[in-house]
Amino acid sequence: MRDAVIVKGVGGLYTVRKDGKSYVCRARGIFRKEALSPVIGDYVEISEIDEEKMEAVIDEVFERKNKLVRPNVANVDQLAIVISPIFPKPDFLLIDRLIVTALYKEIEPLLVINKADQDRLACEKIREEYKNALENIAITCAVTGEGIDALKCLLKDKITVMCGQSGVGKSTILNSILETQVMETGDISDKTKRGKHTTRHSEMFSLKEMEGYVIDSPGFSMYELDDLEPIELQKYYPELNGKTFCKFQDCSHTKEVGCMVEELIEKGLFPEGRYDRYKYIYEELREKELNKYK
Ligand SMILES: Nc1nc2c(ncn2[C@@H]2O[C@H](COP(=O)(O)OP(=O)(O)OP(=O)(O)O)[C@@H](O)[C@H]2O)c(=O)[nH]1
Ligand SMILES: [Mg+2]
Ligand SMILES: [Zn+2]
Repeated sequence: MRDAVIVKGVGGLYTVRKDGKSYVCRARGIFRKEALSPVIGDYVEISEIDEEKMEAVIDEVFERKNKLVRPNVANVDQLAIVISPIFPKPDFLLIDRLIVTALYKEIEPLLVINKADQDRLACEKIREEYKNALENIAITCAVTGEGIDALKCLLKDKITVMCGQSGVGKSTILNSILETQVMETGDISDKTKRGKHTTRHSEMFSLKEMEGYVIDSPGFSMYELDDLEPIELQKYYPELNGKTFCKFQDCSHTKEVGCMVEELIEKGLFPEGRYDRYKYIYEELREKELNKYK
């Protein structure tokens, strides 16, 4: 990790973390002229450090690896997609879209199945569904702290954005990781079994006793595929990516008969649910592309 990073930005003042200390900084005028506005996650160079007032000036913003719009954050290494097994009911289409978005932006997706206390068997089933798609899957119970240490290890040395449906426990997990109530948490509605959108802003927190940052977000709607072409979608499905034995050339893997997907499904390497949703997202991208030229 680089040594100085913006963790908060309010009204032209930026909080920069460097060597375990926080400095309130202004950006040099030149950025404003170049219309580059620093955001959370930006790695920066600071000078004129005043150790008494804990102030400094941002001289330079290093080139970004990537940038999300909602939440507005740069250099994201990992997207923690948080879900719960029973309620709120997992939205698998949303999970798949978020995985595609992450991989498209060169962000490592991480699935966190929280509320393990609700139904362990259901957690295992979900893990099974995603085992060929994801390198890292964590099962946690944020209220008892189960699995939180293992999750913490997955956050080490990375900037991680947490996203997922309202009420799955993102803020509760963050509080548990940081061992303080940094975020407000909310109840689940008795009637709808949904969350109440408790978190409405994004802020980056540094992990204790290790390098790494976590950002809670109300980012359930994050779906930023910009100009992804439908035929490219398969690149963001680890189950399909790198498999070259489809007999059809330039195959979109959406037509079934004779396509390699048949075999992958048969062998249990590509779950049918994932496939159905793949076709759905593919159609969605196709429609978007068609509409572009109307
Ligand atoms: N049973 C159970 N409840 C949990 C667990 N983790 C969180 N909760 C509860 O779920 C509710 C919602 O938690 P939040 O942390 O506010 O959820 P959130 O994902 O941050 O929701 P938004 O901010 O609305 O997006 C709270 O009542 C938590 O106490 C868990 O592991 N098990
Ligand atoms: Mg929250
Ligand atoms: Zn094919």
